[in-house]
Amino acid sequence: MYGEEVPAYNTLVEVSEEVNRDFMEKMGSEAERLGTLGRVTAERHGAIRVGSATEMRQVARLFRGFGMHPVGFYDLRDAAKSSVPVVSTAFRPVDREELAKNPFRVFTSMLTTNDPRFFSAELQQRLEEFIGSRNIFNEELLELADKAAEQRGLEAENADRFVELATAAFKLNDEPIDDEWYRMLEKISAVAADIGGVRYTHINHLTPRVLDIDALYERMEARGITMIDEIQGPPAWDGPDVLLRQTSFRALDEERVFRFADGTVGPGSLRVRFGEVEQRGIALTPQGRELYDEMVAETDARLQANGGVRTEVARGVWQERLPDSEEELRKCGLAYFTYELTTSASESGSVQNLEDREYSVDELIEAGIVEATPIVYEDFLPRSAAGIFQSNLKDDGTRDNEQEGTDYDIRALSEIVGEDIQEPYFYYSVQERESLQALAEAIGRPVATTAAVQQ
Ligand code: OOG
Ligand code: NI
Repeated sequence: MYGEEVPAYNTLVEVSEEVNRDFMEKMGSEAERLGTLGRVTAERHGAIRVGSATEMRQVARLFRGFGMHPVGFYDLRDAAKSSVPVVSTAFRPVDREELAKNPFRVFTSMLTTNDPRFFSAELQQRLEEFIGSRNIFNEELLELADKAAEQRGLEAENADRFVELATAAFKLNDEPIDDEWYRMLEKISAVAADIGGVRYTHINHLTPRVLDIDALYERMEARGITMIDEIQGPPAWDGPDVLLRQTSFRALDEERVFRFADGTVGPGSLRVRFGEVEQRGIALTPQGRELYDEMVAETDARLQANGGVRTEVARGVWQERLPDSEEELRKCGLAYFTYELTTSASESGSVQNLEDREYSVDELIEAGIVEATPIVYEDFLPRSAAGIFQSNLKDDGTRDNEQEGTDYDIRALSEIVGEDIQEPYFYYSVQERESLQALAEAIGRPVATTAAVQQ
């Protein structure tokens, strides 16, 4: 459906697949360290935007029906320089097996109509009335979602119906857009117009994952598709990839039907949807994330003082401050890993010879009994998200910083969503801890907890 709506998306998927195949050929099995080709090729994240607490809660019900739960709180109002009046979370499967079956996340933003920095009291009321009168997620869809969540699945017929209705809820619709209303909102924020200027929601972008985002960037440019200036997130460097790198091509003009002030109906254009790709790296612990944030701030400071190209300055900072091997990241407790017996240890039964005492994973790794596998970051970065939003807006919009912004936090958004939003760290830490427990059972000796799990 999305490929039909935005044909450039098909090109992006095609190029992504080429890049992944070539990377496999170049790197061999090492290429799959952070995800098998099968999974990476299937993997996507989508972005949608809704207008109210009611719609946010309905979306959460819909995704719960697919085994997807809210993870992370992102406040893009402050992360962006331009006017981006939304708060967000991401819905995704949360355990490893489910993610392997359904590697799909949806970054979901809710318009903050009650934030006076963006909307006057009068406009807030008009917006809330407009959004309150639309009905994007119908009862049949939501009831099927509840049933799917309760029963952890649906019978074939209902499952098909559920997918059909869920897809339809995100399909572009050709109802004429009120030109005056849309353009008025657009002046404040293109994002506000995209959400509150139309009577439906739609998929803003659908993002494939690649194993080599630098190669992807070059290939897209070579095909004549203009990409945003820089890859967001960590720079390319010789050490391990951490967190998330993203880039996008600019939003394209799309034709829509408008109803103009003089009552006539006809074509007009708007520009809201773009194409994005991502490359995923290792999940960082709170301590690792703190270091990441410090490196980003250090990069900013150096750019301020001396100028230069962001990605190059960042590479310098990375080289100075971030350990340049997976092993060092692990030992310093900066990133999450799972621990498993090596094949040779499980085949030779050498664990029988271990002494009767507690072992650390470092000892076991040194003895060749255990190997560590990095846990891939499954979430998002607020600063990159803001960068992606921003680089695709025609202008900055307006905001009145004299006004006090409305408070939102992970608790407030959890209330709205109707389910506790977890911090991303929680799931990575559980995964590492569970692997340590399984390891202790496999060797029949206690295994000491790791620096990552202790945080
Ligand atoms: C969401 C922007 C955030 C990402 O990849 O960081 C995002 C949006 O444009 O609605 O998708
Ligand atoms: Ni995105």
